[in-house]
Amino acid sequence: MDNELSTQPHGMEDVEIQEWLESLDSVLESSGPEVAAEILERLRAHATVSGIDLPFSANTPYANTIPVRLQPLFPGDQELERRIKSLIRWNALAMVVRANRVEHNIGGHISTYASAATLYEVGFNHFFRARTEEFEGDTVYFQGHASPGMYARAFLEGRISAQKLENFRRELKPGGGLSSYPHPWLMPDFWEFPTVSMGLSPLMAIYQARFNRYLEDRGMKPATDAKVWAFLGDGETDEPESLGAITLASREKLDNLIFVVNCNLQRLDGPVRGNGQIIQELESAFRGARWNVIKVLWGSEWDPIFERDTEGLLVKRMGELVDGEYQKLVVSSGAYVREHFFGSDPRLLQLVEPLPDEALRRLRLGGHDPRKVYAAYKAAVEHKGSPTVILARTIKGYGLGEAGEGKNVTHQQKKLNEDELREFRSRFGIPLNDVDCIEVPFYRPAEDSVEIQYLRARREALGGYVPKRSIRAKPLIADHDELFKEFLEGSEGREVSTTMAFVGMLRKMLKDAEIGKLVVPIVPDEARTFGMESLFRTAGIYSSAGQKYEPVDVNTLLYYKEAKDGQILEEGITEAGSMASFIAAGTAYATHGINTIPFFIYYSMFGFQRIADFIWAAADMRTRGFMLGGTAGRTTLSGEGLQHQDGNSQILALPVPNIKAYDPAFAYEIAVILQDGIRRMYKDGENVFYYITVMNEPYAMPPMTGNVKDGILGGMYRFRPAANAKAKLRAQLFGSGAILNEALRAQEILETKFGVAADVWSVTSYKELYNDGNETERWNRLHPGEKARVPYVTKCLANAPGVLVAASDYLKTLPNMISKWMPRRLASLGTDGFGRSEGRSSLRDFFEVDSRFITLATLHELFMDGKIERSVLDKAIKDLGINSEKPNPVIS
Ligand SMILES: Cc1ncc(C[n+]2csc(CCOP(=O)(O)OP(=O)(O)O)c2C)c(N)n1
Ligand SMILES: [Mg+2]
Repeated sequence: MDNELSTQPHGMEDVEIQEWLESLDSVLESSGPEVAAEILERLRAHATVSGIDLPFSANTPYANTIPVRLQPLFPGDQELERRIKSLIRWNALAMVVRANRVEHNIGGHISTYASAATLYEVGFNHFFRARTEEFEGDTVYFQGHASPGMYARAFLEGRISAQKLENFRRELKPGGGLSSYPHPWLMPDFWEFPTVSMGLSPLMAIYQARFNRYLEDRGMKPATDAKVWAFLGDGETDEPESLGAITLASREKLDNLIFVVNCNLQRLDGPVRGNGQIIQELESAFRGARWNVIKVLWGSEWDPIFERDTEGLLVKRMGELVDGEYQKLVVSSGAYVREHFFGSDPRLLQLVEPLPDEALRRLRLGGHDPRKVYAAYKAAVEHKGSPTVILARTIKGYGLGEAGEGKNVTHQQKKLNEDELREFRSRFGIPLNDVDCIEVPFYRPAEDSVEIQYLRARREALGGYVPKRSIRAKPLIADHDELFKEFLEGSEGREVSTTMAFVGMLRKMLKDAEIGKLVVPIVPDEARTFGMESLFRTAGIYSSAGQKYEPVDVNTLLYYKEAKDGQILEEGITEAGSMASFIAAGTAYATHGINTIPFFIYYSMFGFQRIADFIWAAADMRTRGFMLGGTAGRTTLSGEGLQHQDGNSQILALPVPNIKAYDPAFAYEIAVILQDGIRRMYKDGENVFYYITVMNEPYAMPPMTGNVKDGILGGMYRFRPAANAKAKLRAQLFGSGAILNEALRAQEILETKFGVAADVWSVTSYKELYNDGNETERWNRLHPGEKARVPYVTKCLANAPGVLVAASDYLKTLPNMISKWMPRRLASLGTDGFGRSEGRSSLRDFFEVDSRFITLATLHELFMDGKIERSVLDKAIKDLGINSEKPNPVIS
């Protein structure tokens, strides 16, 4: 345990300590806390130079940070607010209990909200400001498992019907229901932020707060005092993402950010830190990261006891207990508390002598006392210069009594027996008689009741209801034909990579009259890899502090320019943080009414593979924007090897329903995809976002010929037909990304060496083809009486003779998944297996995706169809220099 007051100094009389304490008190009284702090600081420095080894501690004692004398008056009607809170508690419990009565094991959580009710209600009644015409409003990340409380409040507010409450967790019932947790995808007018995959929302909230500042610093919205509130569980802080970006928040001086950690000391299975103190641990982590930490541990009932304790014994005792013991105290009788907590010292016992056992049992914790919580929130919103974290002690399952209060099983508690229901009803004064109560009806007082009137008045004063999601950005107007035109024309023989081509487009977009300002380039310390350094100077790297130093490369053209109004978010090495910025920028159309267009470019292997859950959250949030997987392709990225070479991401993009995934080969394909994407997302308001893989292999970019735009967007088009369509031996080759060039080379080899005439197709998106095939199949199944529809792949290949061979830089399953809509058998080449540090051509040989293997696969298919002799195959293997006994790349 890390508590300065818990260790007894050797050989020092209590009276000496007392004298020191008293003199500090007198300084405090005569000169105030700043002078007192200065003296302590000087004493500490003096002690250090005198050779005293002071142990480092970022902790303060196990006591409230805000002393009673600095506690503001509570501005609300406390009794009325308690009644409203009780009704919300009841309805939150009722929706879970009722849902589980109707459908066994449908789930839901009672105990999380039960512990957090006061933390939320003080916020709703006094702090959370809604979005209005004049004010952007506060942003609140609600703890996912506390959702029943938010629904129950919205029910009292008249925003959610009883029928919807009835269908909690049964969204498919007639009339609709309520999603288990906050999901903007499912409730787009209500929830803004998905928080239930634990650990994501703290990190997203930090970057949201930073993005708000970015918009202000770039003059895109007025500076306001709007806050970002994030409510987390104490168990949730074990997720590495939770604390993973807290130094960014303090470095950026995000005093618009407030974390509230509901410290009920429990998670799902048991105590968060049975043998330690989670609050002290979090305090030191946040203080160490230079956050403003406010501990709200003890309720008002404790104040007079503290006052009587002139020797600091109580605080010392509080610092001694581990959380496991605290949890036990919560579920124990007053007599037990007296014996085991106060009983450690006769002087402590004396402090509570006048209090009966019942009063001891009812000593509230800080997180259940609105006055303490209000004081903390007020201090947090008024604090300047750093983010604030409030560590509020609560009891998990507060008010559930025997049904689970403070018990290890409480997280899973979904059912209450009749006695338990009656007890809960009585404890919170719900006006239901013994018989009605066991039916657990929803209860809403009349519209003109004082409770509803008060609740409405409070929300009115704060601008309206929260949470509420709305889209306020105006659609873009231009069609951007001019902007993208030049990229349809090819590179005139100049060898460029698709990454370079994309960066060229980005550069041009940044200068565009309509979208230039809206573009938000995001990069996790990889800009030079992608050739983006020229943007450093032209667009500037965002830095809230400007640039306090002369950059070492100031004399070069492409120097590292940081600026307060810089446009690029150079996030450093954090794909998670960059993704959080992407989400903030990609949802600004709703959160801020601004159509920012994020372009997040990163090392493709460290995207879906590493931060897939953030991508899932982005999808849920209806994020718009472009993710660009750079250095993509298992064999196209040479040298880097197993950890870097990405043959996975096009597969991992499949499960995300609203992401469009493209693997383009040429600059014009990218231009077509970007232009269409901007139209769909920012003009037509579609809830999709984009994943585009770009490569670093340079080659000449051809101009766009023919009417291929729809094909590019739809997933495939014939790029280069066979020269001799009348040939006897025919084939169709499908290539994607940089591997398309291998297919084109194979086309030549097949034609010149083997007399096979092959058409070459650019498959820009297997995902599009897969979705189209499935959707067509589904429609046909559901409409057997109507003319059957034909999948796009099938249509494309209707008049495409010969054998079918596909090659990509990704797993073979990618082409395989659409093969059932092809007219004939498909041979698939791909890069299943671990990468190697090697050059491009060796890699393509190793993974068997180069022009030679495409040629061989084509010949083999022809052989299987009985179109050529086996001897042709033997000769091909020899002539192409293929080693038939080479190791299998999939398992070697
Ligand atoms: C990433 C992730 N892992 C696991 C879970 C399952 N889970 C849901 S709630 C919970 C315990 C929550 O404990 P805590 O954060 O302390 O919140 P409390 O309910 O105590 O307020 C767990 C493990 C989850 N939702 N997300
Ligand atoms: Mg907890």
